[in-house]
Amino acid sequence: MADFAVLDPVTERVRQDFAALAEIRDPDTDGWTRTVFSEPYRASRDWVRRRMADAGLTVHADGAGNLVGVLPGRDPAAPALVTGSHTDTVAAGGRFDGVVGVLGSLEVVRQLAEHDLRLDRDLLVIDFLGEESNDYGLSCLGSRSLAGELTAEHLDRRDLHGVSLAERYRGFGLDPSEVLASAGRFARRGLHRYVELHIEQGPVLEDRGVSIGVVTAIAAIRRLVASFAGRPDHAGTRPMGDRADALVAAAEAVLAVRQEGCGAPVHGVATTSRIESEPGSPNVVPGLARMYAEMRSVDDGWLTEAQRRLAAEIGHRAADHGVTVDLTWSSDNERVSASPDVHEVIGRAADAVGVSWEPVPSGATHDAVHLARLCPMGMIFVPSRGGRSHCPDEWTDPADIAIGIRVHAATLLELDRL
Ligand code: HGY
Ligand code: MN
Ligand code: MN
Ligand code: MN
Repeated sequence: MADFAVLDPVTERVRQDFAALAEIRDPDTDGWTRTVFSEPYRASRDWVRRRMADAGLTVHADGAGNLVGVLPGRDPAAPALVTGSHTDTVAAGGRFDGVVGVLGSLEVVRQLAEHDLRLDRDLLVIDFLGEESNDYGLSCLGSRSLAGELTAEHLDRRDLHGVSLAERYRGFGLDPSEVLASAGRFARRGLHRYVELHIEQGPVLEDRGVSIGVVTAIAAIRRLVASFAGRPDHAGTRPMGDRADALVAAAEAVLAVRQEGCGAPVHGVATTSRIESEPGSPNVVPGLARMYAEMRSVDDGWLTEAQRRLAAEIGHRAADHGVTVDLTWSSDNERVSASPDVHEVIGRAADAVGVSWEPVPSGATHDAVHLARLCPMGMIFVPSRGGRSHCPDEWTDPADIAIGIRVHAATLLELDRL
């Protein structure tokens, strides 16, 4: 590892890229909003596509809506190296989540050319479609498709306005049948290793004063929709002791979700993101309510047990209020481990660059979860200021991004020889 060139990013050029992409967002919301299928997202991908070409990549959009930039290697028949991330955001999100992996990889490509370093293998730099979770409860649309995990059932899902996911693809110029067909084509290409550069989105690296996180595993995500049915009544006349208030049962379920997360002995979290009630009139005791939550952990055992405990607790509390509850669980992704050989190369690359690094689990999900089904994968984390992400305050210092790019370059050069 010690003999390869350690490339030094041109931070001003990288900074300009981040500034240019950050200009493309929904002007009417706080922070950065480029949600999948939106007009700002469409515009941002045109920009990314041009920057990929400027960097010397041969660019095409695959059937699943991913932007794929190819840097030909000396041996086109060899299984390819794959990297990339995403440039869509959550609503009112930040400007580094995903973007670091796409723009950082473009800087690596430019550096390889400027140092006359030719890889043996083709390098695919991919801006995956729609990594963030969306109205269909599905994250990682593009990478999920390539892994063959996006199904016809998913395409039939409808959002709150009754619009199917298939129609959203069509509105974005994509043919849903092509989306489903993209899996086989990509896998047949022959894939060697996948590595993704990403912000940590948590506080660990900053708290420990460490420059690089080498991801050990990516947490499983279980999602819950709890539907409560009580009895609507006149709010002014129904005695407090004789109500079946669906919203009170849902509110107690919110506290039960938090209690589970706070009780996790290992990395485990639980979050309620939304609660609704009907009819929502001030003078009617809510007869119906719904609560949306998720639980995550890299420890499948804890997650399964926590799910079971939570279901029982929500049921008991609802029954205490004379309310019935229906729980619908779904899995956004299973826990996935990084491959030991990629993990080891990233650690040695950080050593060669001369920066500190530590193994860290990822509570956030990433496209790497789905690429892991296609080839061995690893992830490189750079610190998030204050551990904040998915908000306008999301920030990673340019100097930290430059370190991440150097480790990313060193890792790719070494994986190319693996
Ligand atoms: O939800 C996540 O963890 C990711 O940021 N989409
Ligand atoms: Mn991300
Ligand atoms: Mn995200
Ligand atoms: Mn992610």
